[in-house]
Amino acid sequence: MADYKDEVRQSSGMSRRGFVKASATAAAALAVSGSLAGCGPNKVQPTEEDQQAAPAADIISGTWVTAACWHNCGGRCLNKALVKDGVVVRQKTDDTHEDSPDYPQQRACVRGRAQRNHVFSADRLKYPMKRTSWQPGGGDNSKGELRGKDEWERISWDEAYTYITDEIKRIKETYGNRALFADGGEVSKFLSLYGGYIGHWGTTSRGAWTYTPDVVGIAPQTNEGINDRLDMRNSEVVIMFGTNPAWSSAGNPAYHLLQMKKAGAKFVAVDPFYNDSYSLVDAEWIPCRPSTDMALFLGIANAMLEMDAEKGLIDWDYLNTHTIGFDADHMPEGEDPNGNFKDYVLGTFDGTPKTPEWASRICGVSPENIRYLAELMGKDNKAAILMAWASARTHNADCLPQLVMTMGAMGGHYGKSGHMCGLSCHSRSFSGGGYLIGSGADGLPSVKNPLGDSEGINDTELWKAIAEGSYTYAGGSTKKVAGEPREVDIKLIYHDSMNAKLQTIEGQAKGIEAHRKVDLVVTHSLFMTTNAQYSDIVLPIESYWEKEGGFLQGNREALIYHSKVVDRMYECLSDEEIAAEIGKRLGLNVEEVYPFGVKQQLFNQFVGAYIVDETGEKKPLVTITADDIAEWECEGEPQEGVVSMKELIEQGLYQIPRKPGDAYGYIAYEKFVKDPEANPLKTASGKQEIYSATLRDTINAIGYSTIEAIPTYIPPQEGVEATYSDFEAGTKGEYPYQLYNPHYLRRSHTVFDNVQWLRETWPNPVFINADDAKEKGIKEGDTVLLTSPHGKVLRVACPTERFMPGVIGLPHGAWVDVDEKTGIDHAGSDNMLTGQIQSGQGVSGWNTCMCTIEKYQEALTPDVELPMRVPEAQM
Ligand SMILES: Nc1nc2c(c(=O)[nH]1)N[C@H]1C(S)=C(S)[C@@H](COP(=O)(O)OP(=O)(O)OC[C@H]3O[C@@H](n4cnc5c(=O)[nH]c(N)nc54)[C@H](O)[C@@H]3O)O[C@H]1N2
Ligand SMILES: Nc1nc2c(c(=O)[nH]1)N[C@H]1C(S)=C(S)[C@@H](COP(=O)(O)OP(=O)(O)OC[C@H]3O[C@@H](n4cnc5c(=O)[nH]c(N)nc54)[C@H](O)[C@@H]3O)O[C@H]1N2
Ligand code: SF4
Ligand SMILES: [Mo]
Repeated sequence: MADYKDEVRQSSGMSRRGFVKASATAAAALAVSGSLAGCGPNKVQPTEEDQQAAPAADIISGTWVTAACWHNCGGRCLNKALVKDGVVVRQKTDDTHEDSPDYPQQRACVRGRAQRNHVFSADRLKYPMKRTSWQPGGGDNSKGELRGKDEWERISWDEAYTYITDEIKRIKETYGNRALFADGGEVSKFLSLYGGYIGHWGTTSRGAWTYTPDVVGIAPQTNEGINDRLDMRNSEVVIMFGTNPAWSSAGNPAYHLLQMKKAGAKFVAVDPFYNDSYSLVDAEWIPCRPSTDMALFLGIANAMLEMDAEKGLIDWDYLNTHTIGFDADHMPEGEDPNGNFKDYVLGTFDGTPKTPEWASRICGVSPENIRYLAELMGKDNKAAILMAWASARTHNADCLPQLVMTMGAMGGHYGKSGHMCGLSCHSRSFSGGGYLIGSGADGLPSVKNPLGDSEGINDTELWKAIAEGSYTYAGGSTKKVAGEPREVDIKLIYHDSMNAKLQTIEGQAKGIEAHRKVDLVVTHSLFMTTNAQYSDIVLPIESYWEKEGGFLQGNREALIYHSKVVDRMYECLSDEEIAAEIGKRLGLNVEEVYPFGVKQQLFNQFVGAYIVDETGEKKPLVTITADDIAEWECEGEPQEGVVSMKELIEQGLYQIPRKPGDAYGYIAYEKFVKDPEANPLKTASGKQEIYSATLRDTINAIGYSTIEAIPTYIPPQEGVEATYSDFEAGTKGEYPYQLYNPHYLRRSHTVFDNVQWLRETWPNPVFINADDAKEKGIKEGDTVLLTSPHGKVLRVACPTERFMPGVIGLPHGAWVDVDEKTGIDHAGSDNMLTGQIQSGQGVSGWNTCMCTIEKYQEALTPDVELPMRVPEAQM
């Protein structure tokens, strides 16, 4: 077998140093002001080797193929790979058409352009393997306490299947199906056929935006809640409450933001971190503490009421006709009129007016700035009030979406050109409106879990449940039931999906304990990820570059088709193949899950692919001929679309050209705003519910914590108040800093963390305010120890003026690396510092965390100098 890594290294024109240098230039173009000195790309001088690295002519002679970039980042970009003799020798991005702001290319980011160093990395898993001390049979045979420390041995696929299926049978027979836990991937489908398994659910990305929006009447998804990107150029003022497209929505969103700037908008950023997106548009910065947006908004609401008589900030007509619960005269029937929002904000009954001064003590924004924001958010400003999910991945923020909606309603910022108030996040950041193009379904049947517990355990108590045996069943992410205590005794953890669970769920120390407790842990993986590290059997998976093909999509205007880039590597298999073999060995009917093969599944997606025409009608996208059907050896009928199968495969992209005034514009909530009676929202009253008895009653019935029917401020567990021993007196406590996790450029969550080029480019430091660092005697590059109530991690410090005092930013997603002697993680794994904490609807509140920071005597080895994780069994 070819050594891909060597071939790539020799034949790729760009050296690692050249790559780092190019990345640094790209980032410098974004960061027009401010500095993250020492924390951004390394500054590498070009060497002679770089200068001579011009491609040899024969390398250019390969075939360009559209290559998948399949990770859960904020983009979906066109990546092309130049394949020569079965090896990728170059990568490039979208050049299918000229770039313009209206009709932009779908350009890849630094990570996507380093993808070949991911797929062909020396640490790709090649063979199945077993943890040496593990033996089947359960109990002491497992030597569970050695997970994460043991050696590995290579095994055959047959041995792997035998171990796994024998154990599944034994566990089912001895303990029943409720002892089987799986992530919900392909093997889970067969566990369903085999009597069922326990699954999990979490609010993940969206935090409190998961359940609350539909109930109160604000759009849950980024593509429905704000106007189309071309209309956004009509906004006069853009107020961003925590959004960072330049880091976490790579691709075009930051480019769209720049067009708003060019059209003359003014920008204000409310965030603990003056990030690269803000510096790109030269935004004014109003630093605000993490997890305190609710207090801040209440202060702004109070200031709007205070100044309304003089300045006319509030759109009373809108409030009176489109909302319920704002004041005593507009309360839902049967509820106490004194429970209205306005009286809460004014403190009429609780004696605490939520004045800017009150809010300031919590959120750290000055009363003057709170009043300034109130004026900016007034009804006569064409305001775009935007936020991402980050501020709702916090504890006790269940009513944050409702409060955001209330602010938008107070200023009348719905249903009008240039006005909007809602989410701008992830791949649909800065681009609202329904999808204009998309692929069809694969046509596979869905398989029902007879236990009904696919969404059994909430992530915030998953590890606790496995380690300690009980949890609250609450119905899942959107279907809520009254909390019901349940017992569980998990014996199998099966990581069969595209999730890095043990790395990405809160309370990692408890997670490791849970993994060490069960009889068997299995992981499908491409690398020695955290899941794999703490497993007993690890199965190597093919990458998307080795698959037949597939569709990917981010924004509403473009659809990507990626093709097979290289032949399958080593002994890797797909998740589906492994699942089918396990199903077969469990005596199940594989056809029930996969009635047809991968090619037909893919073909079905071509058949069902659609495009929206200028009248708003959905039409078939792809023209399919009888020849295509014969060539693909699939079942189907010829059909007429707008692009042939061949052309779509060759181009790898179909994108709808856009221009101002075209038929694809979108104004969020337009119909509801024009005629709320004829176009009611999905809420109980059909209006926006500033008072929602449904929200209150449903969440309170779960039993994690209690909320009111109106948005009120409830101090979060481990929030700013908890960083003080005496908040009133201003005395700091045991964990005096607030910590949260910015989504970081080196990775898409955990993915790419092992890519050497990216490790060199982005060192993964911990960000701390420059004055705070000085006070602690911490200098740039010093190794520091972060300690939270839940764990300890080491990182190198990056002091910067761009983080506000009292706040620490630990980038999300580094692969944990625990020193077993000290229990300290050396990788800066964010979830070593978070805990399994329940609140409200079961929100994963990663961004509410607290810690100490101290200089650490031993210097940390830079990530790029660490050896790759390649067990001997893989050599
Ligand atoms: N502390 C903290 N924790 C967080 C967050 C935070 O901000 N702070 N953010 C949260 C958010 S928003 C999210 S969305 C989650 C993301 O959490 P996850 O979804 O768990 O994270 P990913 O890194 O995207 O996981 C993808 C995994 O799938 C593997 N993989 C790739 N291709 C395949 C394949 O074909 N088959 C299989 N079987 N595996 C494959 C990758 O190697 C990787 O291990 O993390 C959450 N966790
Ligand atoms: N490079 C990269 N891109 C990614 C990901 C990744 O891991 N890496 N993950 C992807 C995924 S699945 C998701 S869900 C998205 C997440 O995307 P977002 O939800 O936007 O999360 P972040 O980018 O971490 O944070 C956005 C901004 O919010 C600020 N912020 C954090 N907490 C608060 C708060 O309490 N209040 C206020 N006002 N501001 C706050 C941060 O400082 C940052 O400037 O990113 C996606 N894109
Ligand atoms: S933004 Fe995401 S999809 Fe696009 S190139 Fe980067 S990692 Fe890949
Ligand atoms: Mo996410």
